[in-house]
Amino acid sequence: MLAPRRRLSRLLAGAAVIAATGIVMPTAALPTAAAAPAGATGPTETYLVLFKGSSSPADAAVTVARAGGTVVADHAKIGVLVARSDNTAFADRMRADNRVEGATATADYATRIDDGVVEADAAEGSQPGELPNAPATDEDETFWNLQWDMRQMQVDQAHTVTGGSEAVVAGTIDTGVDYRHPDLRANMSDADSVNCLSGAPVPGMVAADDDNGHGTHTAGTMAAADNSAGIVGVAPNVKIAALKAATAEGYFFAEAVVCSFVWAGDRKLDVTNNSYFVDPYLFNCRNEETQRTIWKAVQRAVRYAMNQGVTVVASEGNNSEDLSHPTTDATSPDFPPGNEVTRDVTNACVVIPVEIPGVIGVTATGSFVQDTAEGQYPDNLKSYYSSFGMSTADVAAPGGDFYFRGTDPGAQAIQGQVLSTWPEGFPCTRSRQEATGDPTYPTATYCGIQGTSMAGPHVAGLAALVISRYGDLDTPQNGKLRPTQVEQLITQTADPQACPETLPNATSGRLAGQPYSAFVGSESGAVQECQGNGGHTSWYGQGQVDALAAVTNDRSNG
Ligand SMILES: [Ca+2]
Ligand SMILES: [Ca+2]
Ligand SMILES: [Ca+2]
Repeated sequence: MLAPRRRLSRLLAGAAVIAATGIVMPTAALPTAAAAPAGATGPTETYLVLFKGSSSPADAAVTVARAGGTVVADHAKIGVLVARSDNTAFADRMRADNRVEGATATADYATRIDDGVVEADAAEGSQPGELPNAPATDEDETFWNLQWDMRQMQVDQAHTVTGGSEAVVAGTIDTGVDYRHPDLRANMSDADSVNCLSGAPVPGMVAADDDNGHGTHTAGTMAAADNSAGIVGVAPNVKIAALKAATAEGYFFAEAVVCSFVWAGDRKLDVTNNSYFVDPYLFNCRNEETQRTIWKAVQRAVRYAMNQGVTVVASEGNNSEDLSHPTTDATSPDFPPGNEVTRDVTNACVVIPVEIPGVIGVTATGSFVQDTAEGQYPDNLKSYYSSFGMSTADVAAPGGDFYFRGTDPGAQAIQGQVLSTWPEGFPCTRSRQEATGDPTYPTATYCGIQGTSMAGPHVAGLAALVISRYGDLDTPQNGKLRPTQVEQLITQTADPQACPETLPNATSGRLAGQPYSAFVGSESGAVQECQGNGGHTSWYGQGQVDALAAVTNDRSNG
C-alpha cells in the first residue's frame, strides 16, 4: 500500500498548489480561442474535461461552447465536466484554456472489472449503533447448500446477529440490475438507482435495468433477499441501488464512472461495489496525458463520494498479476477491440479504481484449502486468476475457482463457482432455476460464475452489514459510518491467511494436474508469488473476511 499511496499523495499535493493559483486568476485572463486550432467537423464524441483545482469555473459552459462543444454534465464540485462535440479540435481548444488540466475523448477510455486501499481511523463505531437491525435465516433458502462462499466467510453465523438494516443502501456500479428479479425486487431502491451511461444521471431503477447479467450477479451477492427462496446475500435486509455505468458489452467509460460516484456521494449511499477497471487501459500511466486525465477525474469523483461517507470496495482484477510490481501491459487499449499493443509499464501506472487511495481492494479465493494456515480458520487458496499486490490487496473474499476446488459438497456441485441472481433468459453455462408462482416473473434464474468481480460484492455486502450494526444518524454529512471506520472493522476482524509453502496442482477441469505455477500473469507471463506474512500478504491482504467477527467486532468469534 505504501508505494502507491506516496505516489498519489505527491500528485494531490501538486494539484492543491495549482488550485490555489486558479482561485486568484481573474476571469478576464481567459482562453484564447484565437490561439487554438479551428478544427473540422468529425464524428460526435464524448469528452472528459478536467479543470485545475477543485471546481469548474462559472463560465465553463461558455468555454465549452466556444470550443465547439455542449455540456452533458458539469460536476462543478470536483472540477470534472463531460461534453459532446463533433469538432475534431475540441480537446486541443479546451487545453488551450490555461484553467484546463486535461481534455480527452472517452470513447477510447472505458473501465472494466477491478479495485482498492484504505487508511484506518480509530475507535468510533466499535459499539452497536441505533439503526434498526433484524437477523436473517439462511438455511431455508432453496440453494443454500450451493452457497459455499457464504459459509466460507461465516455469513450464516453473522445473520443470527444481523441481516442488516433497511436504512442502509448498498450500490453496485455495474451493468445495471434486473430490478424485477424475485430475489432482489423487495430490496431495490428506485430513488437511489441511476443510469449514468451518457455521463449525466437518468434516475430510477427502470433506467438502470441490466442488459448483461454481471450487475444482477453482484447485487445478489451483496443483498439477495431472505425470503425462503433462491439464495441469500451477505446483507439481505439492506436496500440495493443500481448504478448503471457499463455498456451491454461490459465497457465502463470514464464519464459514466465519474457520474456514478458523484451520484453515490449526492445520494449518500452507504457503500458501492466496483467490479471493473477503466478501459481501454488496464494500467493508466501518469506520464501519458489522456491516461492521467482519466485517472485524476475518477480519483476526484471517488474522493468526493468518500467525503460524503460512501465506502468504496473494488476488486483486484482477473489478470493473475502483481499490481504492485507491474512490468507489462498486453491488454491495452482494449477498446475499440483489436487495438492492443504490448508495452512496458512501471509503478507510475495504476489500475483504476482499485489503486485509488481509500478504496478497499479485494482478492479472490476459491474453496480449496491450502497447506499453511493462520488464524482460526483454514486458509483458502487464492483463485488462480486473481490479481494481487502488497499495496493494493486489503482483504480476500470468495470469488470461486473452477480449477482448484475444495471438498465442500456445495462447491463441488456448482463446480467451484459463486451462485447468484441472473436475469431471466440471459446466457449462463451453470445455472439453477426456480419456479416462483408469480405470473409476472415465473422463473427465477441463478448463475454460477467466478472472478474477483464475485469477491468484491461479498466485501461490499459485509460493509453494508457493518454499517447496519455500528452506524448512526448523528452526523449525516459524514454518512452513517466513516469509510475509514468501515474498513477498519472489516480488515481488523479478517481471518489471517498465510502465504502457502507449497502450491497444489489443479484438481478439476481440463487443466487438472497442472501446477499452480502454470497459471501465470496474463500480461507479464510471470509466475505468481505470494509475499509477506500472515499479518499482511500480497495475496490475501489482512486475511479472508469473517462476517461473524465483523458484526460482533471480535476476531475471536467464530
Ligand atoms: Ca431465510
Ligand atoms: Ca432468497
Ligand atoms: Ca485462516
